[in-house]
Amino acid sequence: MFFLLFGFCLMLIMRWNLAYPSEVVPIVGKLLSEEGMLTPDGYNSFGAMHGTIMVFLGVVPLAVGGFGNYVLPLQIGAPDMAFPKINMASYWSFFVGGVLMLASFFMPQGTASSGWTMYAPLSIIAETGETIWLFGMIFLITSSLLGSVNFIATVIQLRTKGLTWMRLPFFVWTQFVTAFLLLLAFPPLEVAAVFQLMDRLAGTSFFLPSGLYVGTEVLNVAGGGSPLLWQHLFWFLAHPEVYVLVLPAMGIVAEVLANNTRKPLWGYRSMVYSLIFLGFMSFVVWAHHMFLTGMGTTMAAFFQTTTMIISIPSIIILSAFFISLWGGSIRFNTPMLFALGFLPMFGIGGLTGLPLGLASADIHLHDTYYVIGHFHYVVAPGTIFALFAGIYYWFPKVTGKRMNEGLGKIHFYGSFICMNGVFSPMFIQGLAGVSRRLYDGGTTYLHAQPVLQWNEFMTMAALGLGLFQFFFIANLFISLAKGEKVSSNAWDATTLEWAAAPSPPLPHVNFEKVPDVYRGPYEYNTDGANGQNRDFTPQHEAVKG
Ligand SMILES: [Cu+2]
Repeated sequence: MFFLLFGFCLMLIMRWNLAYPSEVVPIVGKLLSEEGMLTPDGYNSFGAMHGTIMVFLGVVPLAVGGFGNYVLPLQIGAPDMAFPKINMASYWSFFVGGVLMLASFFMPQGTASSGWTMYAPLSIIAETGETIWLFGMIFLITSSLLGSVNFIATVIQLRTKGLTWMRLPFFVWTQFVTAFLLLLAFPPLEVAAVFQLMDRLAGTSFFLPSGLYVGTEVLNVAGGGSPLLWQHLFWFLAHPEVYVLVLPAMGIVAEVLANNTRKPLWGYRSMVYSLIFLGFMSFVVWAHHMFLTGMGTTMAAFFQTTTMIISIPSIIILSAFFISLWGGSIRFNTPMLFALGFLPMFGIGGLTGLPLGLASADIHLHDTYYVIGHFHYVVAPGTIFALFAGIYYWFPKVTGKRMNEGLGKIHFYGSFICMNGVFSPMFIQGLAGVSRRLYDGGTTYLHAQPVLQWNEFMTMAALGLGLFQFFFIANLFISLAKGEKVSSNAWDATTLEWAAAPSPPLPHVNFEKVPDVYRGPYEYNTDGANGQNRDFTPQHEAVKG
């Protein structure tokens, strides 16, 4: 949470600079430079670190490390994760990685600055901050790998009696597939990070071509390496990484939707199969980020085709969510609002990605603000809304108290409006051809002039977005101190973490008695609810007669 907030603040400073280039940044200006302004180099660093921190230190640890570690064992009726010590090692590895990343801001020449993608050769000739970034990444990757092994073992080995694969809550499925993505996609990046470290420190040339000029001088290196190799290794991780962010988000949304529509999820089985197919396909689309590298039409055709194919399972899952709403008696509480907000936002994010998957359109849109708009719709109002839904939904499980609904609703509606204010103008700017990573937002470009006025609007929306987060932070503390006390099953849910465990769960064992499972995960409003006066049947309740 801290890292999310920190990454957000980096973004706010950048946005200020885009709206008011060469004006003093309020409040924190003096920290940035003597003139109180964000320098062009500073802008590059902040851009790189905003991406790194949000993805690797913010969303992944919260979605997988936080929700996964806490909710998953509860949902499968396990006392804890399979390997608690590996979990601890994973946590400390993450901690060291996080500290290194933060420490890099205090390097004399600043932190890493070559974009979150750290393309070679620029990253290799960059200042020392880059070395710290690489060390930080190695620790973060190690942390994720340890965690993913633990998730896979836990889901396979520790499911309680009767909890068959098709009775798993959808959230568990998403975490399971996510763990495989982490396990298979991260090692190539870890290797790539070690290679880049060696290029920087040991004089190797994995990513450095021969005869590379820096300024007017030829770089004194062995050469013969390939900068494109870095891009391949990076995107082989980074495309699946997108799904590492999105899949747990889908899992959270699934739980919240089923619970608050009081209906089973529509098409549960096809959702699970889509999810597995999605995970598999995510490994064969990576070069759609590299259409401009001169790969030739055969390769481009392959990656365009796979990219179109991968959109199918995503659309099946999203459609199943929408159809699940049909005919439900929907409870519009805060977690549900955030889950509902996720649906159209993720839809916009996903659909705007399709033109980028077609090489002919991508040649024009590549590296413009259109791309920024696209992936932010996926991860910001998409994924982060789902994370908020999860926090509001499982807060009573962790604390035994419910979060304040009034503050929650202000938080949702404010965030919803401001998020769209920040990101939708990016499509307009991008279609006009404005490039990303411009320190001044493109003031010196003629073609950018008609759309530059949006920058001020977007910055104001971002500030507004920041303000509405105070309602959330205040809500956390107020509810923790004196929130409404609730029963163990605060939302009348069917899944084990609510129905069979106390709130908060017992330390070390979770359950008083490990429950057996007799039915599917979402039995709402089915056959008289086992003869009792309520509209749901918990998973661990035996079938009568
Ligand atoms: Cu991709």
